[in-house]
Amino acid sequence: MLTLHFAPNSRAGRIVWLLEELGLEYELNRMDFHPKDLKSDEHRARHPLGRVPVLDDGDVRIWESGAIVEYILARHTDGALKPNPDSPLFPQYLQWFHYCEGMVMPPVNTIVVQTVLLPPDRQNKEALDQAMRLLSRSLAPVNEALGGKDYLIGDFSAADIMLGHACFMSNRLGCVGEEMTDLLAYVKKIEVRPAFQTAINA
Ligand SMILES: N[C@@H](CCC(=O)N[C@@H](CS)C(=O)NCC(=O)O)C(=O)O
Repeated sequence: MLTLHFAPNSRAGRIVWLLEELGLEYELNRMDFHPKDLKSDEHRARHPLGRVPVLDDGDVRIWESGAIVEYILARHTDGALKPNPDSPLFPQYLQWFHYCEGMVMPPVNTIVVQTVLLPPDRQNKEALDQAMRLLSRSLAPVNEALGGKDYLIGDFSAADIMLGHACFMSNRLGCVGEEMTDLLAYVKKIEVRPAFQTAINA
C-alpha cells in the first residue's frame, strides 16, 4: 500500500492529484501545515527537513515531489502520463517537468515566506518585489508555450501535475498578470479536473 504523508495547501497536493489521475489506492497521513506536525521527531525521521510530500511504498521511502512522481510512474504504471523517451515530445516533457522546481517554485517560495509566513515587521519589500519580477519572467515562457495547446505538451501529462500545480499556486498568490491569457486558461482547465479537485480538497 502507498502511504502519502501530506499537509494541505502544499506540494503534497501534486501527489494526491497524480494518484487520483491514475486511480491508484493509497492512504493519506494528513498532518497540519504547522511545525507541531512537520517538525515533530516522528516526521523529521521521515524527511530530514521536516517537509512534505513523503511517500512510503512498502520498504521504500522517498521524498522530493518530482522524484515521487517519477517513482510512481515508473513502478506503478505502464507508461501512463509520460511520452516514451523516443517520442519527439519527450524533451519538452522533461523540460517543463523540471522547470517547475528549478525556476518557478523558488520565487513562489520567497513570495509565500515574505507575505504569509513572516510577521509583518520581518517582511522585506525588496525581496518580495524581486521574487515577483522573477516569477513573472519565469512564467512568461510557460504562457507562450501554452499558445494553441490544452496542456504543456498537448495531451495531459505528469509535467502538468508538476508545473500546472505551480501555475495554480502562482495564480492563487495573485502573481499571474492578466496579459498571460493562455496561462490563465490553462489554470482554469486544470482546476476543473476531478482528480485535481480531490487533491485540493484533501
Ligand atoms: N523541493 C521539495 C520542496 C518541499 C517543500 O518545501 N515542501 C513544503 C510544502 S510545499 C514544506 O513542507 N514546507 C514546510 C516547511 O518548510 O517547514 C519538493 O518538491 O518536495
